[in-house]
Amino acid sequence: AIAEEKSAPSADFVVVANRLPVDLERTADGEQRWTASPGGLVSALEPFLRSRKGAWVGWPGVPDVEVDEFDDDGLVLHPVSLTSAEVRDYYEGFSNATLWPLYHDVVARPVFDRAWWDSYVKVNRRFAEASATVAAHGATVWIQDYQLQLVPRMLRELRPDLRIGFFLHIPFPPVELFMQLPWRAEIVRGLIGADLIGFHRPGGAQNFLWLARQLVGLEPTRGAVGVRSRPGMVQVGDRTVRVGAFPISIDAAGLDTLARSKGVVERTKQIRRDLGNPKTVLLGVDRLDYTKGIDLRLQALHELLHEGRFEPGDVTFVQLATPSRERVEHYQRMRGEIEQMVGRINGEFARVGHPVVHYLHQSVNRTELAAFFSAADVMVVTPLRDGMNLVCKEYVACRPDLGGALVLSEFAGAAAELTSAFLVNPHDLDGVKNALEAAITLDPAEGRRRMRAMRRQVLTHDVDRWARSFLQALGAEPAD
Ligand code: ADQ
Repeated sequence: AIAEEKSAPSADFVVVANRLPVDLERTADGEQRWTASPGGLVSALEPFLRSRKGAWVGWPGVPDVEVDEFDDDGLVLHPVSLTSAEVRDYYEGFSNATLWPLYHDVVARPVFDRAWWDSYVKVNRRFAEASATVAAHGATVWIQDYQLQLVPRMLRELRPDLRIGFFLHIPFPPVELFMQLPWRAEIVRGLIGADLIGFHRPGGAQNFLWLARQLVGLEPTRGAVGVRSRPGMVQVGDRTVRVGAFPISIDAAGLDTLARSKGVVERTKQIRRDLGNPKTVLLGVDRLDYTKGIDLRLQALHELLHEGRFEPGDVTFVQLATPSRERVEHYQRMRGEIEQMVGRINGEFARVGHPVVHYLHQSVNRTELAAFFSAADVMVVTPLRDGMNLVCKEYVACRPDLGGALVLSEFAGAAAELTSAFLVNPHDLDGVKNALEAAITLDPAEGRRRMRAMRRQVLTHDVDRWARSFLQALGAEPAD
C-alpha cells in the first residue's frame, strides 16, 4: 500500500540505486501508477530497511516526470528524476555502452563519449544531493553499482557525518582494461569516498587497490584480500577505507521451499509434457545480454546435432531471455543474431510440432521460473564474463530432488563457489560441447553427489548472509 508524501530527512538506513524498487507506469488513459519491480536486491535489503527507518533513493524508470517522495508501507521512496537526454547519455550511454562493456572484459567495444561522461557526473551529483536530503545525522548509506560510482565522494563532501558503503554488482575489470577509461582517476576517487567498497570477488578488490596506488597515489595494504574477511585498507587523510569481497547470493531457502510446493511440482510435469517428454531438457535463463554467451551455447548445440552426437528428438533446449536495454544498438543487433541462430537450428533439425529450440523473449514469474528450473536436466550458464550470476544459484536452490546438472562458465563469479558444476571456458567451443555431452550423459549417482555439494554451498551462503557480512564490515551491524 502506497500512502501519502513524507519529507523529514530522517532515514537511518538509505539504499541508493539507479532504480527504485517500484516502477512508475503510465496507463493507457494517461494515469500514473506504481508497480512493484521485485528484484533480488529489494528482498535482500527489505529486513534491514524495515527494521530501521529505511529509505530508498532511485529513478522510477520513466523519463521526464517529477514525483514527490512517498511512504510505501514504512519505507520512504525518494524518486530521482531523469530527463530523456539523461536516460540516453547517463544510462544507455555512459552506464551501458561505456562502463558495462569495459567492465566485462571489453567483449563489446566501449564507446568513450565526453557528453555522456558530463551527463554521468551531473546525474551522480543529483543522486548524491537526494541522498543527502533523506539521510538522518550519522545514518548508513549503501550505494549500489556501476551507474553511481561518483556518488560516494560527492555524498561525503555534502555529508561527512554519514557512514557510506558501496557495492559493485558487475566485475571490476583487470587494470589494463580499466586504464583505457579517460576518466579513470575520477572514478577511483569517486569510490574512495566510501568507507567500505565491496566487490564480488577478491580479484576485483585487488585490482581496485592497485589503481588506488597508481592513479591516486595512496598507500593501500598489500596483503591478499579474503572472501568476507581480510579487506584491503587505504588511509585517506584521517579516514580508513576498506576494500573487500562479498559474493552476492539469493534467497535460497525461499526458492527451495517454492520448488517443493505442489504447484511447482505439477507445473514441472506439465512443462515436460508440453515439450513432448524429451529425454533431455536443456535450459538457459538470462537477460538478453551479449555478456551471457547465449550465442555460444546455441552454436555448441548446433554443432553437437550436426555431428550426430545427439538425436534432435532426444534433446530440447529452452531459452528464456528477458528483454533488456532494447534501445542500445548492440543489444538490438545481438537479438537479431540469436533469433537467426534459433531459426537455423530449428530449420535444420526440428520436425513439425517438435522444435529443438524453444525460445521465449519474455520474463516469467518466480513460480514459473522455479518450474522451468525443476524441469531442466541440464542448466546451461555460459557468460563470457559475469560479476556473480544468480541464475545458476537459483537453479541449484530449486533442486531439492538432487536431480539436474549445471554447466557453468569459469568467468562467472559463481564458479568460485560452485566447483561441482561442469566448469567451462566459454571461448573454447569444443570444451563447451564436451561439457554439455558429459552433463547430458551424467550418471545419476554422480549427479546427485555434485548437486548435493552445490546445494550445501548455496543454502548456507544466501543473500541475507551477503547483506549482513557487508553491513558488519561497514560497522553498521553488530558482528555475529
Ligand atoms: P544480471 O546481469 O541481471 O545481474 P543475474 O545475476 O543472472 O544477472 O540475475 C538475473 C536475474 O533475472 C535472476 O534472478 C534471474 O532469475 C532473472 N531472470 C533472467 N531471465 C529471466 C526470465 N526470462 N524470466 C524471469 N526472470 C529472469 C547483475 C550482474 C550479475 C550479478 C547480479 C547481482 O550482472 O553478475 O549476479 O547483478 O549482483
